[in-house]
Amino acid sequence: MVVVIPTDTSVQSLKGLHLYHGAISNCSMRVRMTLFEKGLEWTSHHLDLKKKENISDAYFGINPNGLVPTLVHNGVVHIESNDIIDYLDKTYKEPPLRPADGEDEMMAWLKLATSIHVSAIKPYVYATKMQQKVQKTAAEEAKYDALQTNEELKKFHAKHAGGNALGAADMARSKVILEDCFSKLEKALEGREWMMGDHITLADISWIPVHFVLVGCGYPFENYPNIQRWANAFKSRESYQEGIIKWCPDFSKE
Ligand SMILES: N[C@@H](CCC(=O)N[C@@H](CS)C(=O)NCC(=O)O)C(=O)O
Repeated sequence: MVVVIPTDTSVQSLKGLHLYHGAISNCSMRVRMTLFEKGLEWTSHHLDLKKKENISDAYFGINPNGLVPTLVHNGVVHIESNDIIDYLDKTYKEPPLRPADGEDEMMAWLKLATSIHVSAIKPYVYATKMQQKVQKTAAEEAKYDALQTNEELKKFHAKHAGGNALGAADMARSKVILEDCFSKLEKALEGREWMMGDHITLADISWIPVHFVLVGCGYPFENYPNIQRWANAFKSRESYQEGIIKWCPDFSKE
């Protein structure tokens, strides 16, 4: 559980579940899906990442990294999407989104998704399309630098700031990491409907948004038949439609 004390204390008086999220954000998608799977009511605070609505004093006052998603639950601020979905599943037990057996394996999948976000997912998505869409003006760059204190994020965003661009080397590094993860996922899905067996769990909900967004960036999944079968199975699932498609029908068009 990653709880932060916001400098914008006004959010501490919010009642119920409030999600600060982005339509096109894969990290937000996993939280929206979990809220839907649990049948929970929540209040939406949408931030348009292409308009850089996350880069504001107001939002950095809630999430110190300026990233979506942020969940505010009865005034307590939770960040980090994989921790948020774990928190929701532990707080709202029904229906359970963890396996009866295999807790460590499931949590390892969540940790893996978190750990490759800045090293592989973000570079792949920015290099293939997003860096053109979120070009900052000089004033916006100065604002971002003043607000952002997370060095890893500063370093990442400097790669596409002021005329810089992520390129072939970033893509090559991302591909190595992603190939490793998807080979592992392909193996895990052998003879299994879902990543942990017969039931959908947080592991599936954590990884399907990554798959969805990477498909929109042209990532080649042709050599992963189990992953393709698994991803197709989501299409008839309401949480996928409500958590992903309703907000972002086709990432390739973003
Ligand atoms: N580890 C964080 C990553 C969150 C993250 O990077 N969110 C992206 C969208 S998926 C974002 O807010 N991007 C805007 C930016 O980097 O300024 C989490 O899982 O919540």
